[in-house]
Amino acid sequence: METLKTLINDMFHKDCSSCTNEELYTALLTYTKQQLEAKGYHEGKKKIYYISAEFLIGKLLSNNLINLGIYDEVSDFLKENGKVLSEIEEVEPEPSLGNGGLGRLAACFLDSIATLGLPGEGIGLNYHLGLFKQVFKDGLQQETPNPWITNTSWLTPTEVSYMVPFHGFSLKSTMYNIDVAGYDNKSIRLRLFDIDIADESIVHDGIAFDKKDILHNLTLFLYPDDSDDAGRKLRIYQQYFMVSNAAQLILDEAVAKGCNLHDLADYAVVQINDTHPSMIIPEFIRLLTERGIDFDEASEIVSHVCAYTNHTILAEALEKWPIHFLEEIVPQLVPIIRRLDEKAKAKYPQPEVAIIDGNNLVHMAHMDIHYGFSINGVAALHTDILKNSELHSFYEIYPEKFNNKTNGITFRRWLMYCNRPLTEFITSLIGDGFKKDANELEKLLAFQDDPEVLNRLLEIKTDAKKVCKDFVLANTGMEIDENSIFDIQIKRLHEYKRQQLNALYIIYKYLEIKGGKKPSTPITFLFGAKAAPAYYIAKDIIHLLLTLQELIKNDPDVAPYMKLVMVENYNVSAAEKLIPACDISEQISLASKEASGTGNMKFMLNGAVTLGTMDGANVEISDLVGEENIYIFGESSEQVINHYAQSDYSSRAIYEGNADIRRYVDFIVSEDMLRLGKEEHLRNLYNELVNKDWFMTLLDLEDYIRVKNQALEDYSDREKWAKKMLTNIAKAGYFSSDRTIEQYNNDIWHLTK
Ligand code: 26Q
Repeated sequence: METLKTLINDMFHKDCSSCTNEELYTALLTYTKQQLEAKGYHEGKKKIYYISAEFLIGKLLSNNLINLGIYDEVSDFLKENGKVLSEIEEVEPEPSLGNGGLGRLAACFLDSIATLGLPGEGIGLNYHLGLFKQVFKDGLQQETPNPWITNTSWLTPTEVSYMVPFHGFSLKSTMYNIDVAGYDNKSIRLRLFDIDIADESIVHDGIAFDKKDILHNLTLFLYPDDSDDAGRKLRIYQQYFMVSNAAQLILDEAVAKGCNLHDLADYAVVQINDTHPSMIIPEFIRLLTERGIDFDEASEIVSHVCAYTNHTILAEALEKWPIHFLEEIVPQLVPIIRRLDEKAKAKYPQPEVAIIDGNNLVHMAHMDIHYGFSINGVAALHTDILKNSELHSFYEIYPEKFNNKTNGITFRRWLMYCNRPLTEFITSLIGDGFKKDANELEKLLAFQDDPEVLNRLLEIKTDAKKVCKDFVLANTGMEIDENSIFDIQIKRLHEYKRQQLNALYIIYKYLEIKGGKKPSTPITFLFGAKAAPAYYIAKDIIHLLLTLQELIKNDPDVAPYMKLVMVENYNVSAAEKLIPACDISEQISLASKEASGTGNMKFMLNGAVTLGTMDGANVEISDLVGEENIYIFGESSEQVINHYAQSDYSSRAIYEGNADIRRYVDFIVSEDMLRLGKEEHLRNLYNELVNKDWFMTLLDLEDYIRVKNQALEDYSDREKWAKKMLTNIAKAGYFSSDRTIEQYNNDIWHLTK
């Protein structure tokens, strides 16, 4: 720690003990950046470029210290000087460069690519304000800007700069690097491109700004509101800016290593993270043809470089751009896309595989599948649905391109950092081999009948609940009880994820307690979720939760037995506090709709038991832990897909045919609720549930109540529950992102370490 000591002295001309936490954060940041650079990066002839519009990296200080292997040393040094690392960490602003799962997955992948020693980098955009900060006011979500770039930050500017041509003007870029440490290995670079003239002062009234002022707004926000055409066009500007920079960088790096461009696939593999970076395909072709390669060969080269990952089957998230938008913004790509479309149509005339459809919409995913060499889903069930229904016609044409890569999470952040007591306990039982080989967690199964081990697991959980309790108090001002059951649903607010189903259970429970039936153990229902600014039903659901929170809090008959807490501004840092404290992990999406989920894996790893549908990676979790150790309810994906095909689902029929369900749904617009909440929002949601319910909430409500009641009852047998916890932890090894990345490398990237 001598170098850190000297650094602090050089920077502030005083001892560590006299520094403020802000000063120490700056010093630690500088110190860590130096250590990361000194580690160097994995080099090799061929490199993976993981291109993504989102990298939800979260705070980096502690994670980097852990991966560098100096967390304890630094923490002890600070302690000797009367300082607390976790308090210094509070100073670090959280970069929110992602919406949710897809962005967090990209961040976990950076960790694993570096840890496995693969040559690679991430490429994305340097959003100045990231995803909005969520504030609750009068029971509603408000959005405010979320700046994270301070004078000293993880960003390091570079000399790399390109010109990106748009219709009528060009924009100059600057590339920034963020180094991320691999665990006990070298670092990886995240390359974030920015314009030099982005202007935060054009933001007003929350997160409003002139969407047409591209010169000043291009990199201001992650995914600006795309509810109108100006927002949608800004997305195209952002996406093209990202991929044009990426393509120029990749070609430059390859040429610098001796590539003659004909052999680009020997130097670069590009993983396209959902369709947001898909314009890289025509952009590569444009740049290659500019450099003298003919069109057909250029498209052939690209077809050996690009691979596409699909993260969703929700129709509204599959990007389709009107060709006239592209003509208006990036006209240079349009003849290329038309030619790619004609080539594809000449071979495969079926309308459902067209790149440009009859309405002149460009289907980005279709371009990826025709001109990429691999397409993967993110969980076994999801990939099966892609093959058998969603993308079936493509699967018939290109069966060899389809493959599954079940998602994973980095255990460094989601166990070793966020749950140190559990990590230490596991280490004391089975050694620390699991930190590099996650499958070793299975050794824990040897302790499933050891009462001491099971007791200690329960103790660790209660301690984590205490930590979470302090977080909740600071975040919401609400007191929760660490001896209650922590039932947690944290994820983006979306109808298909069915937070409203959970809310209906809470209404059921509330009425049951009002009726005199008290639960044996009190329950705390915790939620965290942001809704897209223009997604009105999602915001109505937040309003329902906040109104229920008030109702329950103020009802002396009920408050001692249950609480509902909606955490404000749910983000990675909040997840790190909530996940270790969870008993019951809510994974209740409508079967077939959640591609994978990754929160489900984080909870499992931290000893929570899943309550979920047979959807996404829940299916694989269930296979691994066995039915004793998971709570499954609801209709299967097959049944759900059938309902859509037959159009035979009617929420009104369920509502009218089932008096209990009717009672819970009616409660949303009861006098009790209208007194506390806003009629417009509650009624809107009520109408939606009764008349439409596109994501079939009422379909599974009865079964959900039954199975959730069983889980809550089982919780009382503490030893039996602890065994379920242990099994979940022991079987979580499969969900390490190290395994996922090994599979990407073995099947798609083929890089040498
Ligand atoms: C597309 C067009 C227009 C506007 C927005 C979008 C858009 C933005 C973000 C579409 C999708 C996203 C993000 C999707 C996402 O996070 N998907 C999640 O990916 C995880 C990692 O694979 C999975 O675990 C989740 O199941 C999946 O929902």
